[in-house]
Amino acid sequence: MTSQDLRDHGEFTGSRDGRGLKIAIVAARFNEYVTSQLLESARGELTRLGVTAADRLIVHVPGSFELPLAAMKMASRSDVDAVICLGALIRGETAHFEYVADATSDGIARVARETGIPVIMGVITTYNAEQAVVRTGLGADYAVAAVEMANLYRQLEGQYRKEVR
Ligand code: DLZ
Repeated sequence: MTSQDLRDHGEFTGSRDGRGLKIAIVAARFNEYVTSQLLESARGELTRLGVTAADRLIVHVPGSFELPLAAMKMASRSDVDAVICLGALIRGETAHFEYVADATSDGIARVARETGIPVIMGVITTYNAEQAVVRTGLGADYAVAAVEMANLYRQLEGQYRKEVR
């Protein structure tokens, strides 16, 4: 069934057509050997889905803890349809990890709630580096999630609102 067919039956789903969408990626540098690959994976998938280089905004921040504030800046722009946050939290030896992980995930969720823009949680949390490295392909999944959610929000906010009035 197409998106239109589903809408006719009261169901909504976002398409994976990225043409015309503006997507921001905020990427943490900490554990860069992982996050650079997450970024390449996300960037490649956005291209495949039709999001042009001109419609991609890429912002680099020091670590995952800095993702929410930069995501808030991007989600507050009127031209951005979705934001993808990329980071790699690897447990290591210190308790600091727990604080950063909690603050990062809470912060990202809050940005989505407060702006009403899809903010994709692309922060992988693992016990060790090996587990992180094998998950870098998830960048592509986060890109798909961003395009799908941006298109879904367009449907829910635009067409659906007109239908219920
Ligand atoms: C300090 C820190 C630690 C211990 N671990 C990580 C991590 O695994 N992944 C990550 O993205 N960032 C880490 N950071 C850095 C913090 O996110 C942040 O950049 C600093 O605390 C400065 O605010």
